[in-house]
Amino acid sequence: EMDSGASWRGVPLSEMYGSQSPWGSPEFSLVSPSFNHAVLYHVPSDGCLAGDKPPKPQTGHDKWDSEHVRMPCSSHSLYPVEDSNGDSHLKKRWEMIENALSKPIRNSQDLANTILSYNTKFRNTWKFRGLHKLFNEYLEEEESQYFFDVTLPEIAKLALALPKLIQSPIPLLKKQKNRSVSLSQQQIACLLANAFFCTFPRRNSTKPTSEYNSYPFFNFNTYRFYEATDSDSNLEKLKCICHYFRRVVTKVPGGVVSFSRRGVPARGLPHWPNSQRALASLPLHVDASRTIEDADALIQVDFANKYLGGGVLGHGCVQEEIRFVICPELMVSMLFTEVLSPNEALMIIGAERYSNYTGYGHTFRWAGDCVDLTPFDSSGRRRCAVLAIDALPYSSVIREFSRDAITRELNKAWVGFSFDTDPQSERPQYPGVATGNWGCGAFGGTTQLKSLLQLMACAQARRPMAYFTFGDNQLRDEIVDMYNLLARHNVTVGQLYKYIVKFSQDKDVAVSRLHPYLEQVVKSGANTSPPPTTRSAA
Ligand code: AR6
Repeated sequence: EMDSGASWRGVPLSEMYGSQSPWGSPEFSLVSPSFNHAVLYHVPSDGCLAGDKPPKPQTGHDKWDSEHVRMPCSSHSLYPVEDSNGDSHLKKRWEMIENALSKPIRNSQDLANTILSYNTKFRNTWKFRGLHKLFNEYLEEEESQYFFDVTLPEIAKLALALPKLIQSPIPLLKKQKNRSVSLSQQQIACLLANAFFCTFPRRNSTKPTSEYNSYPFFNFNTYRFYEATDSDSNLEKLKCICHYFRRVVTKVPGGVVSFSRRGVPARGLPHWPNSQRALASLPLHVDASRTIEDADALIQVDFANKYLGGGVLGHGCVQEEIRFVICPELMVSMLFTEVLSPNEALMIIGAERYSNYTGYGHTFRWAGDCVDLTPFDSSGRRRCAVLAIDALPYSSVIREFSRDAITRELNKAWVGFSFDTDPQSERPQYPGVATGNWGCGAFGGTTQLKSLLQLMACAQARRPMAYFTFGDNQLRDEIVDMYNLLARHNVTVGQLYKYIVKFSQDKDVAVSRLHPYLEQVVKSGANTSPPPTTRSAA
């Protein structure tokens, strides 16, 4: 089965789907409105959508309260304005926005003035240096011209269509509540157009006392997205966003996207030391050259920040930020998802990819249009599942290898991986998980540990794992060797948990390596009985 010239080891990717074709794997639970699933568009009586034309907005009434997104077009949204006598009085902010966005915006200075006209508090702080650089220096003159002549007026129209496109309230996905929100791609485009123009009320403050302080930033400039000039990667991120708008104003996408928050209370979490599940009871695929976002039909892990999106609207340009700018619909999660707790994850099903890219970090570049051919499920969502789980940032390996930290990461991964699995079933659950060096880049974690923890969480959730080592052939081979060793000795999740904890107690983790230690412990261990249910990877 294995071609030694291929970049992958283990079993073929098709075994991750449970069938030969990626699209033969089972669908996730369909979208169905309920008390814990807000569906912002009209679902036809048979529950099915084809994704070929935008569904109609669901009707409803604005809710201006702490349970829902405060909308820019709400009649309750007021803003202080000074009259010619210097007296301040409150004006309807949406009227100010409508007024500003209805005027021609010919260049980046006009755009800056437009945004400031209803965000007057930021007159002295928002300089829009990045935006000016992008349109006046970085892009070709024709590209800039095209943007202001053709695309921008359409983005403004899209933003102003908000009261028409979103009529029912958007619930906030708050901590420790398992709730979902589904929106059409058209509605998402409209919300992103509003974020582009920074129209969301109460979302510009960066003070710890602000109402939305436990939410990510969403107005594009709150975290200085329009200010940065020091790194080209930031301008390239803006290019991705502009490209997205060019696409959606040219042809409105017809699908829908759902966002599901999943938390599991402490009593529902696995008791790791006792887990009897064989580690190698599910197939493993390890690839050094492909990337997570190209693993069609699998659950694609987003190496998230607990504030979703991380630095996407700031300086960051690693896995999560890149994913969010090539698939900007993911960004709308930042509007309503409260900071993730250790026992929580967010699953996003249906987002489309709009851009290609090259490079990574400071070498990141937009590389043109991407035509996403992913088919739709019966609910009208693209069959693309992105799972946001946030590792912990580590400044010391001693912390990372502590029992608490190991348990925390296992729980976090398992909560995500077990999304939509059948708790009664002992059978493998499809599709598998596509992941990689989670927590091992910006967050400074150790790949030998994190890959094993994710393997344990996958085994516990009964999902196969596809692991992408991001160019690291040595790590690929180490992971496969370790998997085969664990399979040969029929090591359980619980045993491995204890071995890892023991490693952190017995060894100086700053200098010792985990794999050689495990190899020695497993080989000298008592579990040499032939494994009845395990399979070898290579
Ligand atoms: N496919 C597979 N592997 C990848 C990919 C990809 N597309 N991109 C990167 N890697 P990192 P973290 C590998 O640093 O450490 C963000 O700001 C590559 O080896 O993005 O969990 C978030 O918002 C890389 O070094 O994840 C958080 O704040 C490694 O995965 C923070 O970073 C880790 O990628 C999370 O940091």
